[in-house]
Amino acid sequence: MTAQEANYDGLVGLTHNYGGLSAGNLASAHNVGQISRPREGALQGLAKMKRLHEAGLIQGVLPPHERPFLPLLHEAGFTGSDAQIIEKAAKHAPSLLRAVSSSAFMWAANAATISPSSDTRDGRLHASAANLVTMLHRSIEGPQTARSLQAAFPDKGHFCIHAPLPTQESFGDEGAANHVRLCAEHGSPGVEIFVHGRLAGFAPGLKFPARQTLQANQALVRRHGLNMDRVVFAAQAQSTIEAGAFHNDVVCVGAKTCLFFHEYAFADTAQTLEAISRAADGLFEPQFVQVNQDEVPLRDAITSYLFNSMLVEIPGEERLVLIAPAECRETASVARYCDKLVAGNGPIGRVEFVDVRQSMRNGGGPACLRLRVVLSDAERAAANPDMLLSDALYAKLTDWVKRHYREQLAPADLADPNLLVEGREALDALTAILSLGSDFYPFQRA
Ligand code: SUG
Repeated sequence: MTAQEANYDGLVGLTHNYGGLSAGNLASAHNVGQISRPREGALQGLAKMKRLHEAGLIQGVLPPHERPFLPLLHEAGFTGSDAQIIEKAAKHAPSLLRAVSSSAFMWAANAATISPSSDTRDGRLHASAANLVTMLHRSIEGPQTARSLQAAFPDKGHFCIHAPLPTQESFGDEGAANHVRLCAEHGSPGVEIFVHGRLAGFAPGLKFPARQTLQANQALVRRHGLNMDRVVFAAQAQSTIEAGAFHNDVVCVGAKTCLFFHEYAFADTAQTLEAISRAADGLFEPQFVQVNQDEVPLRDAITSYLFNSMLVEIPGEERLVLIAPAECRETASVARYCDKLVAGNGPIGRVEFVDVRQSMRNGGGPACLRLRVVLSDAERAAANPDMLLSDALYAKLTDWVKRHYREQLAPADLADPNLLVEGREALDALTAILSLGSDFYPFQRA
């Protein structure tokens, strides 16, 4: 079966800001309180989407969520008009206001875990929206993400969209950020690697929280109907989480037969690689590209986000291309490593740098901004065409961003009730552009 890998990117939201909300995410902690540039951030994201679209890849768009998210402020006991609620929250619960104003949904790698139809028992593509329970500001994303996925993949004959796992810490699930799929060809059966940072209920008193549980991964494998012989469960190294790798995709990325990872990514590297080789037996020969600590220290990997690159197959190019953050060029050890990587004859033939600095300052590189969805020809035909990037949609979206997004956002601006009004106007217009109907957002249904 022929199939292609599509990238669905989250559009950066109108309230993109540096709230310092994610303990363990060093960029988020370092940039707290800085002035953000939502318009620039959205245009950077769109430019990356355009680049991949022009390279011949299928590029999808996932709409921003409604922010500030008033339903949570209602549940937290705030009453009055919308403007009064914002005002009271700003005064009495500023950290709650920051949480409900976050644009974190833009990191679509955390939106869901996707198993392509060639891996599943019922031959449908399975997607589980992530519950993101570990962080308050992210725990409100799941239901709206499931709605976006339903809109993108409406045909139940081809697609099965699951609700998030139960919203309890035992099932901590951060979506595809801890999931890697290797394969010979996208449309052939693959090996799905599920990485966890902790076990349910296991609280070892570490400095930073591990977000993904083994139990969540096991539940995803059951729901998606995967062949256990082709599944690998792997543990992240705790010391690497403590160094700032809050998701496995900060230290590892894989595509086709290639796994590109840092020496310190996994708790037990030898065992993990052996398990992957065993699961791939008869399907393909995995190519492991391990980056050692003496070439790229973990600290540099985390600040540059080398592994949060997209690893893609570009039509007409024989080897894989690494779409890396511009910061990789500016980190000496990483820049040196990239030169060496492409000079060799391994599976990665080229590195291309993209500027997603607005996202990077909150800990999201090029790979965080996208959700990978392998689509067979029939599935692609069944996917919602209005959520797939074309030159015309790109032009409409850039124009929409320029009309609606603020240039800058300072922390105090979150208390401005106009931000809510502007956001609703913008999202109303967006639902028309993406043909999402007029009841897509909670505020449209109120
Ligand atoms: O969950 N940052 C996100 C970054 C997610 C990156 N995703 C992947 N690695 N796949 C997070 O930590 C920061 C928000 C703030 O501080 O304002 C934030 O949520």
